[in-house]
Amino acid sequence: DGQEKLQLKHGSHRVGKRTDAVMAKWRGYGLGQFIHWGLYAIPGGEWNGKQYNGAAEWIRSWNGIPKSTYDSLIYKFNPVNFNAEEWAATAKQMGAKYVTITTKHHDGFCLWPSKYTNYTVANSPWKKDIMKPLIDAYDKQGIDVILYFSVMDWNHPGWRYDIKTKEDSIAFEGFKQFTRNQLLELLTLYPTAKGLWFDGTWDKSWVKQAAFADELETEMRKLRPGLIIGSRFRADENGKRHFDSNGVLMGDYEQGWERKIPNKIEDVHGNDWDCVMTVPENQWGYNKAWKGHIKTTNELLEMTAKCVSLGGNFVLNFGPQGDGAIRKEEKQLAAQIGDWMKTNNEAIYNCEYAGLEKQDWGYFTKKTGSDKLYMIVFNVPVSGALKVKLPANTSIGKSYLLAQPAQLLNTEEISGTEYFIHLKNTAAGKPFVVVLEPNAKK
Ligand code: JFZ
Repeated sequence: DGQEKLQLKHGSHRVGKRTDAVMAKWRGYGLGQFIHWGLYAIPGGEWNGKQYNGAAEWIRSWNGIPKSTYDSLIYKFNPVNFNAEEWAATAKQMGAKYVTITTKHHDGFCLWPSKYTNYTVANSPWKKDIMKPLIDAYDKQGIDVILYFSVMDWNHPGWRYDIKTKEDSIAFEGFKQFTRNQLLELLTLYPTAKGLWFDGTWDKSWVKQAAFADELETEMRKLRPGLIIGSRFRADENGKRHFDSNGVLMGDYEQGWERKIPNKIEDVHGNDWDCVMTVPENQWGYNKAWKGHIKTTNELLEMTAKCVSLGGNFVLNFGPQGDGAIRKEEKQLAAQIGDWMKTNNEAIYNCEYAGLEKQDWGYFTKKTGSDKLYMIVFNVPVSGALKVKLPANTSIGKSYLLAQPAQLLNTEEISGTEYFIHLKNTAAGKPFVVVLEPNAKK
């Protein structure tokens, strides 16, 4: 492109998408589940009868709370209603193909019995590992597990937001070793996990660790070939995050799509990506009060379709309660999404960007490795006619509803490349899928 490239020591190590089978499988997931669970689920957004206005999992950062009081929530961690099989069954029912689970969020509490800190499940009344039964249960359901890990750790004495003094520097060196130990420990204890989802990597202290983080990433990849790591782990030597100083993505997929979705294919720059989404506006951990707009099943299905139509995965967050149970609202969403997925998952799994002009009725997806097209319809025009614009060398072979494959729909040529597909019934109460099998034009 005529732009001179900087020589970077700790920039991206690859241009373009990964081409291996592990990543191809990730690309085909379509729908995933996120789990935010930790000590913050116990207060659930409320402290001494007062509501915290931020995200429930951030409540420790609230000025109204003594940090040591928050940290002693460890003595209340006893999730008697925790049932790993039930969590995995809920994800399976929804149609999720992968799950990202918080092994450790910003508060530093570990859901696994780490050797490197006392602040873990092992020292709670529960005593037992949470990650092992969860990973086993999801593995059994055929749902791939990704480990969420916050580098920022509010509990560890060596963590610093910035390094200003000699003491800070010494403390943070210890913290870096601790981080490395924990990551290698996780990868060794849970060898079936497919990847790491990093968070809490924005502070000045960590952004300055380009060489350390780069070496650690290499070490983890060597330990676990095929490991999937997102773009939110490390910065390059100029402190650039996600994309290096040459604008090249660092890591295997873009992690910047947090509660937002790209609008057009140009926005994703040819990279793999996933979008992580909360059900309320911005609550990841369990919040009793669940205030404001709560997304509906139809909205979440539309987000799923939109993500897949632009080559990404959609990952819906669940925040289980302090006692380990999944709240009924989330269970209901999972069941309703799953109902839709049962009939229509062919348009979501192993699908990609179709390369067609977006139309007002909804989203196109294309089956990877085939030319079968899917039209995921959310807005039925009053005319009942869905417009499709195909490349000049193709025409519509046949089209039918995914739910009724034996009944072909009438199609009409408008111009050389534009067609109408005529629906027989315009009274859809739910999104639906039209399959479109194109023909090569002679
Ligand atoms: C982080 C966490 O702070 C939050 O608690 C939750 O775990 C979420 C998934 O990740 O929050 C972020 C991280 C990145 C952005 C915004 C919020 N971002 O890149 O815009």
